[in-house]
Amino acid sequence: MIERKWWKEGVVYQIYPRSFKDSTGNGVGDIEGIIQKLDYLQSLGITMIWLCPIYESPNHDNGYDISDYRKISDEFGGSTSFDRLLEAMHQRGLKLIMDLVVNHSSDEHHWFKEAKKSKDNPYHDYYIWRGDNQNQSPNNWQSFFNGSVWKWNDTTEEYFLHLFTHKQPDLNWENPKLRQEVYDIIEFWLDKGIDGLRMDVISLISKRLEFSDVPNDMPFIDVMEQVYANGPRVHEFLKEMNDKILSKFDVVTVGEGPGVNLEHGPRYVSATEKELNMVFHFDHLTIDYGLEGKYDPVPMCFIRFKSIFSQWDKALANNGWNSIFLGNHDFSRIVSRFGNDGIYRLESSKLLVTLLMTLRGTPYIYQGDEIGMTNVSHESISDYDDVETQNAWRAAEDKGKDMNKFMKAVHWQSRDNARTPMQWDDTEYAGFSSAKPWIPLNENYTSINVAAADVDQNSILNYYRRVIAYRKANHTLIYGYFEDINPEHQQIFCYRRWDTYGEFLIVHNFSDHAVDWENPDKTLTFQIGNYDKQNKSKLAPWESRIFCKV
Ligand code: TEU
Repeated sequence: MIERKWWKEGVVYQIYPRSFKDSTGNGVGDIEGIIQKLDYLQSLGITMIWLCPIYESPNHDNGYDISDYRKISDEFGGSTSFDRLLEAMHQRGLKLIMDLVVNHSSDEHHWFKEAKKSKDNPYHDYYIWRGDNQNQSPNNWQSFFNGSVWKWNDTTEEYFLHLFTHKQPDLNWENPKLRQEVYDIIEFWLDKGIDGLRMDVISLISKRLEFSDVPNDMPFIDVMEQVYANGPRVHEFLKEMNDKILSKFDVVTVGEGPGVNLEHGPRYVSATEKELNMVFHFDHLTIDYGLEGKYDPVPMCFIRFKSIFSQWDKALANNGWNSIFLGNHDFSRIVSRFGNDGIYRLESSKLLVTLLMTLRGTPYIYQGDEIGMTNVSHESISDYDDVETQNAWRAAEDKGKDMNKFMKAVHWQSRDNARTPMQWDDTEYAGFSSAKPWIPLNENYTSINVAAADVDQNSILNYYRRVIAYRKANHTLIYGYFEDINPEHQQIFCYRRWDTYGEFLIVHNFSDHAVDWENPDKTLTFQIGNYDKQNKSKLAPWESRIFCKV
């Protein structure tokens, strides 16, 4: 029997604050902007908001490089705005989940500024140092964002480790003092009254201290899984964190888990292990990575896509809980990636939210997906802001790659696809700001925007509202068992959800063509779908239907 919890029964909406709503007219989204949009968010029916980092940061990686963990950045409105947001959310019964980025800090954090001064500085051991020869890196590890993970520090004549950019030195979790600092930071925010934490790359905090070379031909996905993630002490550290601090509050935790696979996943989230409540695994989001990774995309295998959901459901069925998501600020727009953002943009966006709301696990919606925002295709690399995209581009140039082909990969995979400003209306700058936004808008804002969607009964937005409400009202869709009843079908994803309260059948046609299909169980009646009329023996392109026994 699965234990009932508020965070299992809710729906999360993820906000990338920089791109959500600018209230000051400087082209950058801010907290007051979020407060202005709380009515809108509430109208969606979501119950929790996950905010990407809003702490003080030099923003080399847009807030994932924190220079003061206790300070809300002035650019976003500082602590006064933050307190107002938290209060306004709680008044409405909305829960707030904050990002916690403690695998690494910014190199501009005072810990690192001290640490690099000398080997006997009290903060030196807050970071990870190796090697003494400037001409020879300690090993051949490559950063998530290209190039070596090691950077030389002149003053102490050694390298420090950075799995992301050199502006994001990795913290040394082996040091109990550092761990206590992290728990104190968590306590600071939980005492303020926030309701949960999304923990950035938490699967990477325990390093394999031998720092052995990785085989040159090892695909990056395998390096992530076998070398960088799931290190020897990760579960010990998370148990300690839970014991010392998390267990004292009724909060939700979700750990971002690059490299967390089916074998390791259950350990992170099992209710008996007492570590985290949920993880974000990436099995379905790396499904189109080729041998050279993200910018070497290969066609997706639909059978595998379905099996990932089934396997994870099975792995966590008796102990633990899943997070259900298809995209976030690090991946392409879900309709462009998993749907059809051309003639079936409406239908396939609606299909994807029907999928999110009918799988077992807590669903996460990323800002803008509720109006079917799409990828962008800038002609010039200079229109891209993201450090990962920029570094990947430079590395490809250095390797002499075909840059036209690479640009296509950027259009498909760049993280900036998800970071273009939220499209509120069709006025200049899309109602996001009164000034030129920090990152170029998607030009389609004149037709794809909240104002237009709000008044159109057939819009993606209004369908989101219906299907979110339906999910929340049906216990079986939250907790019920899951079974894929046709795993081998090349176009259709069809599954049952059931428990003692009821039974559901959900079917989706993941293709641009009509497909023969008949409801196999006439005791189940049609409830909700993304087409006005249903054909008895066919599913239309990107059609979704929910059936239920009443
Ligand atoms: O992402 C971690 C992570 O795995 C990503 O780097 C991912 O591999 C990549 O974005 C796919 O293209 C988290 C944050 O979500 C991301 O925004 C940060 O840049 C990163 O950590 C470093 O903090």
